[in-house]
Amino acid sequence: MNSTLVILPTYNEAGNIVRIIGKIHEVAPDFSILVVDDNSGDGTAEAVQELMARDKRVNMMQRPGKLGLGTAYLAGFKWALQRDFEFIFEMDADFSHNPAHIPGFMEAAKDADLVLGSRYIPGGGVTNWSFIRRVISRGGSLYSRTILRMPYHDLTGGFKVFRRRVLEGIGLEKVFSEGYSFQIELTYRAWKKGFRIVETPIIFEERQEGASKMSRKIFLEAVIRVWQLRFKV
Ligand SMILES: Nc1nc2c(ncn2[C@@H]2O[C@H](COP(=O)(O)OP(=O)(O)OP(=O)(O)O)[C@@H](O)[C@H]2O)c(=O)[nH]1
Ligand SMILES: [Mg+2]
Repeated sequence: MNSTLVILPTYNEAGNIVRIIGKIHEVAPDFSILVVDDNSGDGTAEAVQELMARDKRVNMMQRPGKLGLGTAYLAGFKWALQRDFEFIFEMDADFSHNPAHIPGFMEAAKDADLVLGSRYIPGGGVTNWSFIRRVISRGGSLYSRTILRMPYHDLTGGFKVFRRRVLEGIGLEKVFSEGYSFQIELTYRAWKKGFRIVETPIIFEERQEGASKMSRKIFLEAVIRVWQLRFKV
């Protein structure tokens, strides 16, 4: 069993979704794709449907409304575990996560159970971010790293690959976070269970197409959730 699934959650990514899938298949022709679409109003699902008709590697789960990124991933993980996948990627559909990094993840995954795409190790970085957004992101990772005592540099990123056994072993039904803390929580649960975690450098690119959904609420949730994780998990 050696197959790989890339989960792409979408909410209004009609301008990106077909192109990003094409780019993934350029570097990894044998990867399967699962789009988890939350009833985007902009034709995202229709575009994926059209692609599915001629490309059997592409799959889609459609949910009735915007239910959040965390639950989109949880639904995608469940779908993956019901099938024969050994590696499961989380990836944004907005080109912030460059498919060119995929080979680096697969190389790192040879000796790891979870590979984190990291902006804050040598070779990693961000482009086109305002000073304030850099501070929030870096500060968020530093904050969680300190409170949770995990030795990783980028804990809020959403470009990562899990081995199947991690998703089977961490107790997905117990996950309580949404937003940014969702990423922190999955990594923390994996780390607590003793899974091998490594970071691979990524250059995170600001989205080119479509609107940002970053909000104060998501940020504040993360600040509180980190303490809950420390004392409850
Ligand atoms: N299914 C689903 N996907 C979502 C939801 N919210 C965001 N997404 C998708 O998740 C990925 C990451 O969301 P983004 O909106 O890019 O969040 P971000 O990277 O923090 O912010 P920006 O890039 O600045 O917009 C994108 O592919 C979105 O389309 C949601 O509620 N449901
Ligand atoms: Mg984004």
